[in-house]
Amino acid sequence: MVFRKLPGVSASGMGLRLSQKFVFLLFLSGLVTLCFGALFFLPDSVRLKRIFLSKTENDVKEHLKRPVKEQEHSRAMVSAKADRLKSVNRKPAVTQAVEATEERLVGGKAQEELTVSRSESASVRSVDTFTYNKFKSCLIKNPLGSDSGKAADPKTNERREKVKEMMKFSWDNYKRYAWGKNELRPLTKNGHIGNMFGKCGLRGASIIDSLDTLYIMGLMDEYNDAKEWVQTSLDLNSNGEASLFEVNIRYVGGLLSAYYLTGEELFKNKVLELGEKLLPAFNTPTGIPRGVINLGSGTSWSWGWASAGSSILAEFGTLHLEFVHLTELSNSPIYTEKVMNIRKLLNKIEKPHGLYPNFLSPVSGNWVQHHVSIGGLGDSFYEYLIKSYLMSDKKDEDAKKMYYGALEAIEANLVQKSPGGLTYMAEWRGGILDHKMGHLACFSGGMIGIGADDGAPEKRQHYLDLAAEITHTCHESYTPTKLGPEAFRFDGGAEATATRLSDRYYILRPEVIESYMYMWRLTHDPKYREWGWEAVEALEQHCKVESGFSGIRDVYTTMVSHDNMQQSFFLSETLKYLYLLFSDDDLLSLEDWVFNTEAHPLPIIRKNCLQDQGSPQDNTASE
Ligand code: DMJ
Repeated sequence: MVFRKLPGVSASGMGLRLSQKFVFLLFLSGLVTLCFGALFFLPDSVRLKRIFLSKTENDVKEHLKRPVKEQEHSRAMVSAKADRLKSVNRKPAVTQAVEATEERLVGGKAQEELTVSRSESASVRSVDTFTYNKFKSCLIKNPLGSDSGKAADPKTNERREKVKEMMKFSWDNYKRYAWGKNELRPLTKNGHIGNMFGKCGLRGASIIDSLDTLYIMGLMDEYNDAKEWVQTSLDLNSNGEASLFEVNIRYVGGLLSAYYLTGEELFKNKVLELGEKLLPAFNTPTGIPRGVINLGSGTSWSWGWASAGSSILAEFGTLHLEFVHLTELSNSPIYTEKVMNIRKLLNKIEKPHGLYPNFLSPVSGNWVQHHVSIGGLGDSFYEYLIKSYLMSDKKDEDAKKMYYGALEAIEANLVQKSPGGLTYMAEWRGGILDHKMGHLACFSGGMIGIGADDGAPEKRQHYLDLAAEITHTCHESYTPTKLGPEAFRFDGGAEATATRLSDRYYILRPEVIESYMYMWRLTHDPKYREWGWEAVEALEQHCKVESGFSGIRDVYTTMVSHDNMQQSFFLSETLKYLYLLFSDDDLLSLEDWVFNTEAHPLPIIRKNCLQDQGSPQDNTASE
């Protein structure tokens, strides 16, 4: 049989002309696209969607698989959010387009690889819903101690009363002149809003930051006013832009502590509502959150000043404690997943000399610059490693390993001894040391102190000594007003002295006093209480003005010039650490509590006890 050659059909291949082949291919590719696209519309193609959809969408779905009550709340949130998304988008369109392209180029793969797997996340899910009474029964001590932590000797007790009086004075003036604003301007007697907590967003930072301090000091009328403000006026539905870090440490931390101390459901409801609003900041290719978030629209972006759109180590590394507690209270694993994902990435990437640089790209997941600092930009990342370990009832081995690894690298590369014999932490810029220490870095005395006991046995005494030496150096920087500069140097003959005019200010920061408090609890060396008292007197002498406390512009002159700002961390941290320094150790015992970086106490999570179904026998805490 002879096949006849059809007109228009070539003799090559299947006998199709080039143009026909092209049409056929076009048809075929159309068909493939159609089938692929259908996957996204078919009902319940969950497995396939999990493969093809980005992690973010999966997260939202998982998140919504929660108890009905929570889902109702979520639905309201989602629809409110959708409405707001339509109307609000404050981010410049160009930035968004560039970022969207960057993210597509890098792809969702990075995040898929780095995100905690479902089986891992199952292990972070609470067995049952959080119950406050059960939590209380798992504490070793009464949070307020016996006799509210009142010290036995009259002199210490007098000093404690003085600190309480300072708190009342700061609070009363804030209430009188700045109620509902973020901070008090004590000279001009008005309120300050600032943009750290939201340009047109969150308010009342001093109120949230003060709740726990007022409560532990027994200033109950003031605490009740603060609580009432949270009830009636804390508006979480604003469209303001805010620092994820600041909102987390002050508002999330403050509300969590208030809840754990008082058991008031109001605080729990508020903090869970706020926590949910922070989640969109993590929607980046790596899951590393960006620094700024619009709480209304959920849009997030990096700080304009941060190197090449990067995220800051001390910001994305200072979420762990609060987010683990959000999971604890909400019974939703999503918060823990978000912070575990950050940790996973940090573990995976290479670290120069074992150090963690301060800037990381949330798009590529790579370091952007090799600047390492235990002060600003780096500080509380290290703090949260050791505190994560302690807060997990010493179960979080990963955090422990990271902390001691980082500390070893810090000792090998950053810790220095000055010609005058002072131990300090220099900053590291790509291998070159900058012999400067910031006031912020002075928290590290306390940090190294609380971590000393869990280090390798042969290192424990060494860590305690190092903690004491750093604290001593920071005390040395407090002169002659007995208040310390923002940064001090150890070069050109300087010994813990600010050599630049621009470093001479003191803004009521707590870090040095924070280290005194921890070192007192760890050693009971009376010098720490004496140093704390020096600070109280200096605050009274130089920072107290008619209507509150103010920072000063130059710690080297007793003819002080005030900066007209009563920072909210003065009420939350500086005064709280002073009060604890002059109290018995059982007030917010370190056996039960870790302090977040804004000094808000968060309880150690004793899983064994919390999940124990039996009724508690030995309820020392609630006595
Ligand atoms: C506080 O808000 C926190 O301690 C933060 O970690 C660093 N800076 C201020 C106080 O100085």
